[in-house]
Amino acid sequence: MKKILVINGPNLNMLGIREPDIYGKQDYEALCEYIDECAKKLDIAVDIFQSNHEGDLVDEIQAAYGEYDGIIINPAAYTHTSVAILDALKAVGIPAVEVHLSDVSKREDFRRISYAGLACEEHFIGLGFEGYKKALEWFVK
Ligand code: CA2
Repeated sequence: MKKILVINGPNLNMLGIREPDIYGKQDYEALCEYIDECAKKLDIAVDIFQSNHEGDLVDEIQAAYGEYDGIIINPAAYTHTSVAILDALKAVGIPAVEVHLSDVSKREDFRRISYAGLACEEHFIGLGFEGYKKALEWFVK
């Protein structure tokens, strides 16, 4: 059975509270339940980690070394700023897929840059929760 780690960055734990037009109405717990259900159907063992702290995200990526077959990452705002997360993904060399709920290419200019994305083999952007399902399916193929 494949072991996949899902990593979510800052403020994703606040989903559903504001900006439903951008991020949808469902909360973070619903996202985690959705990911768990999708993983079960695909026969994937999944762990989900969320943090608001860049260093904790780096620590989690490092700890994944030798433990997981793949990483699905939505670094949230750190997507657009964090060379540390990019370097951590490169350092562990675990196949990684980038997910964003919203279509970052159609928002503010600063959201068009993705550092973490440079270390990812596939990207599912602007598909809402479904992006996580597509990312899990990518690891099955
Ligand atoms: O679209 C995505 O998945 C993002 O990674 C979400 C981040 C944003 O900074 C990225 O540019 C794109 C934001 C995470 C959630 O932020 C909230 C804002 C208001 C209310 C609830 C959550």
